[in-house]
Amino acid sequence: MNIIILGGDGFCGWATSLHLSALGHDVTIVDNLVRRRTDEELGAASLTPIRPIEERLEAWRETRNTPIDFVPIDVAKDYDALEGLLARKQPDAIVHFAEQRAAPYSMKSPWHKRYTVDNNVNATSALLCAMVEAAPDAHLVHLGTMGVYGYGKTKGMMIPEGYIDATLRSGGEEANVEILYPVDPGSIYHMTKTLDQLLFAYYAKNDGLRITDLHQGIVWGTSTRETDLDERLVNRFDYDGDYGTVLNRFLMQAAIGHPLTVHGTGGQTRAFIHIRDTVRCIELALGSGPARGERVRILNQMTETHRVRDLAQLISQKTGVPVEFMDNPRKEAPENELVVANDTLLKLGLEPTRLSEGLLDEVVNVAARYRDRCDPSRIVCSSRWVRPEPASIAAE
Ligand code: NAD
Ligand code: USQ
Repeated sequence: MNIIILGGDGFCGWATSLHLSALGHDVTIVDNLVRRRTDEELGAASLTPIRPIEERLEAWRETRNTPIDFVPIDVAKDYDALEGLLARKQPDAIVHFAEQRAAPYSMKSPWHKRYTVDNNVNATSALLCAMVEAAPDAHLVHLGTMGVYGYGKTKGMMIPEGYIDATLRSGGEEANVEILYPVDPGSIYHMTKTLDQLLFAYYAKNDGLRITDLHQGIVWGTSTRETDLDERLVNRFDYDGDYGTVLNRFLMQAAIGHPLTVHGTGGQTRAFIHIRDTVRCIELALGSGPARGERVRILNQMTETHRVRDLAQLISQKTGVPVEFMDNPRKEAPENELVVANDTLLKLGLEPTRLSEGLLDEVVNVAARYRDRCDPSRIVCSSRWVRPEPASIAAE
């Protein structure tokens, strides 16, 4: 297949680009490299020394002799360039990772809130609009989030894959309708993903676009078979309080002996998936998909659920690093159950990579190898969900 990967220089996108190229697909990466500039803004680079995009691509060419093309485009802003690329390449499929993906970053300030909405919603809107004009038959695979369903209100009931049946009642009459699962986002970032869902539903209905939305859990790990082939192909490893996700953060903290930063009671239950399964799921999603005119296909892309404090305790027992329960900077349910249906990807052939001692060790080893690149002052999350009350009100 001829595949365009939007956001292909990022954590999930780079690993996916290499994986699809290794499978023999013709891959083009589109990225505006904003994530590298955000490293500079935050003063916290990837723990692993990621190479400039040109060097990454050259290393891949030398390793596999299957070149990957790179086109620098801001998907949210450079509409003509995007439409022109789709018209020229006539892709069979487009994988869309090109969004600001960190919840704490999206809550940092009014600028960060507006940037996240502008970037994410405009990127998705521009892409769908350009597909109608230039690539109406391409299959769009978007990386969405489990966070659109929300946490705390599901009462331990199984979350289905995107849709629920609802009954409308009026004047003694009843009608059964299928609706998108009611959204309940927990951050500005997660909210942008709920807005993406409406754009997808509209363009699938009105223009017959073929869309798969993968509601992904928290990705952990760093290496895949392909990123391991050469040190210059190393994947990103975010550990800072804005971009680092919880399990990779704990593993990195364990590697440098920093107390494990559990927010609140650590009773938050979340869905997880290893980066190797992420790339496999995208391969499986690309190999199937809706026909033109069908509703958006929504798949839950996760393999297991864990409670945050259980993860911390597991890692603490393995490594001896203590757990620190901190004030929760987020506004979220302190404790929740989470049960998720993920049948479709399993039926398509996903064999889940479970959290295991060996894999945990692997990540700790990557973190230990690059520990000197860690800036401990960047570990604790400084972003707050709710503005502190002025002292005068707090005192009343
Ligand atoms: P990332 O920040 O590492 O990568 C995103 C990439 O998109 C970056 O290279 C960035 O430069 C690029 N980008 C952002 N805005 C762009 C724009 N306007 N134009 C062109 N390029 C742009 O993030 P990631 O962890 O790889 O996540 C990728 C996608 O997967 C996101 O949409 C995210 O919501 C989703 N996701 C990630 C996780 C996770 O745990 N990492 C979990 C669930 C879903
Ligand atoms: N947490 C801690 N300590 C930390 C960091 C986080 O206790 O040091 C807690 C948070 O309070 C939260 C949970 O761990 O309850 C998960 O936080 P996270 O930062 O790992 O995940 P989240 O903010 O939800 O975002 C990540 C990705 C995002 C993706 C989402 C999938 O950054 O792109 O969409 O996971 S999901 O969580 O399923 O919605």
